[in-house]
Amino acid sequence: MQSSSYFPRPQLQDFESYTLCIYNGYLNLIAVIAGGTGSVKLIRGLARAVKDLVVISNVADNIWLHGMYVCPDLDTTLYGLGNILDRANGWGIMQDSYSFLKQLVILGAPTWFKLGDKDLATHVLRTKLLKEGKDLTQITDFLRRKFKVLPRIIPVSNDHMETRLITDGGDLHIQEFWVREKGRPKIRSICYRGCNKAKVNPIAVDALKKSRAIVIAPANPISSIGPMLSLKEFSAELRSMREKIVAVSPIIGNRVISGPAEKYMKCVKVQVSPLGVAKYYRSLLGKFIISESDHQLAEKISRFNVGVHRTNIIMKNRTDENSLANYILTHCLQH
Ligand code: FO1
Repeated sequence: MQSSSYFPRPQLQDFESYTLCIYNGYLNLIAVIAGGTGSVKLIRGLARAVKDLVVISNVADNIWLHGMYVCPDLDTTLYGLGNILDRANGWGIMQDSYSFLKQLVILGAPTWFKLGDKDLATHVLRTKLLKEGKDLTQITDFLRRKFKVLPRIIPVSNDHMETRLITDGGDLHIQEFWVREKGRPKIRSICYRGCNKAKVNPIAVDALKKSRAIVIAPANPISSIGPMLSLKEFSAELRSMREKIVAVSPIIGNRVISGPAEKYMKCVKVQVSPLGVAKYYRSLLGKFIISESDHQLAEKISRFNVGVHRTNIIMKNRTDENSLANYILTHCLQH
């Protein structure tokens, strides 16, 4: 057993130090509400620009596999900020090997979810700690320290909840739908199973309250941000602080920057455009950043009582990540 001092329960006062830090003369804690692959680039840019960053992460793509608890969005943020993310895939650890997976093939076990050997260590350890009674916040914080990541990464809930897709191929976990079935079955509806019972992480709410700005990353609105908003206390908090919330559009024109958002948005009848995303977030949005090329939507979006900003939102490299982060810090923070 690890000693309890090895696993300090993250305390609300852990955030007090944030208020000592200053950016451009202002007290500063920036909170990012994030999914996985689509969010990590902006998170990296922000982490280079500010000392006081906290990431509040989706947990509804978490899945039990081979007896292990796998948390893709938490891990993508951990690996991204720890500079070990496999950037080509957008998930997993760079230069990983797949001996475990090859052995599973020999044993006839399912291998549709590609767990690398190094990545496996994270899931083995997380599961062991869960079984010892640690919660997801403590475990994520432990891993964060091990990966030498500075920004706090906070699961939006310590409880299990999952995005389910009801399809003509059955009722599927989001990973089963997207990875195993390659997004092929026709989706009838989407639900966030467990969201009524799941408790919002009080440390996440506290971080929201203490933040100078809250950035909704350019993540999948339905499968990454939507599950968090389905937690009533979390979305109510956000609605009460909309003037400090800025979201980055995950869509340019009618095209999703990355991932399966289009299918999910069509299913829940959200228009696949920055306008559709702004409408979906309208109750909690203060500012919205869209691509320069979508300038013709600015006026319509501003009718939602939202300040519209236009800049380059495609992040192909470190310079793009830094530019978007600096744009947000320069143009979208309240003074
Ligand atoms: N995505 C895939 O498309 N195929 C995979 O085999 C796969 C494995 C995987 C392993 C660990 C991990 O943390 C993420 C992984 N992902 C994989 C990504 C994941 O399915 C999604 O991108 C996120 O859940 C989206 O939120």
